Amino acid sequence: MENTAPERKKRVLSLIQPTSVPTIGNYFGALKNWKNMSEDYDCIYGVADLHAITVHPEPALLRKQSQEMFALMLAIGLDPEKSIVFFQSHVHTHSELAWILNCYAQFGEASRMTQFKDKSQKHAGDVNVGLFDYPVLMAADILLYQADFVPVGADQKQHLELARDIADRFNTRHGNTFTLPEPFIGKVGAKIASLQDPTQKMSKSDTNPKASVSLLDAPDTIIKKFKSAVTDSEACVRYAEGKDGINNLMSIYSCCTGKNFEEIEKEFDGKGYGDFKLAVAEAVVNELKPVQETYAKLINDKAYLNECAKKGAESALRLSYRTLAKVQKKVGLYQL
Ligand code: ATP
Ligand code: LTN
Repeated sequence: MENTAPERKKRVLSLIQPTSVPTIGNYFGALKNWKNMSEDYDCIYGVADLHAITVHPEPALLRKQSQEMFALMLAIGLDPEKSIVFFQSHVHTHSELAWILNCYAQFGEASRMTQFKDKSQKHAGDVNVGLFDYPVLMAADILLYQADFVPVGADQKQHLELARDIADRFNTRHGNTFTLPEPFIGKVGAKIASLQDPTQKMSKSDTNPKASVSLLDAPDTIIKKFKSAVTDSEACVRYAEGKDGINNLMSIYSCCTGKNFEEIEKEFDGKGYGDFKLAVAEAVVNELKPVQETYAKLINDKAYLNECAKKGAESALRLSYRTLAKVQKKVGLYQL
């Protein structure tokens, strides 16, 4: 007989820390793919507030930024009727699975994480265990939902590999339990660089405001920031090694317009960097305009945001609890 059972759609999951307003790096590296993938997959997207407390943000600020991040996720076009959109801290299964997975993660492998090494240097006076354990909580976020794909920027690839290793180790010991997740890293935009130091990634917690463009920057601020972006002295718009500043601007322009590098080189053939920077800035302004307009409406509607967050948390709990219960049983925790 023909099998008529509908095939389960592949599952996509990703979270973002509410450490500040997201930059265009977060947007092109991750958030835009979240939106695009939400058309074809079952998607689960969250605000990683438990991850954010590893660097001790001021509590009132964390609360405010978490709400803003949630509103922005809806503003970029995530539909809470179609996708699960939630706050990590509202769903207790994340912390519980993280504890169990700690027992399947090795001290050595966690010590090798580049982000841990970077953050330990940045926060040298407070290398807390949460910072060290960060990738294990991230593995729990992913594995709880049996996610197939995880759309992230290139900087998260190492954490994804660790999540796979932990899952594989658990599966080998206890039988097939977790889906092994694959990173989904876009071809362009996976590593947007700082406008002031194009050898470094653009980061939302960068203290130099000229280094990054936030999704909520006003048009004239965006234009000013691009005008002062660091480039080189060649005055030729072409993608080449050693031209980090121009390569970065070309990537941003490509993300906004869908044009490839060859098309961009042709478009700006014979034109100077001034014209090019302005065109990139205008493309970014246009790209962000609808997001900013929707955000302005949503951020004042706390009742709606809370209603969506509550619904998201309930769905996330229902789905993730299935995995947690299976894991608890497999490791031998006493069941009632
Ligand atoms: P922080 O500065 O607080 O460490 P961040 O800007 O690095 O934050 P995260 O919250 O760590 O941002 O990342 C959210 C998502 O954005 C992740 O998928 C990450 O890979 C992606 N991302 C971060 N920075 C960039 C970037 N410069 N280019 C492309 N993707 C990025
Ligand atoms: N560590 C990620 C944020 C994050 C995440 C996740 C991303 C927390 N949990 C699960 C993908 C899947 C970061 O972007 N810094």
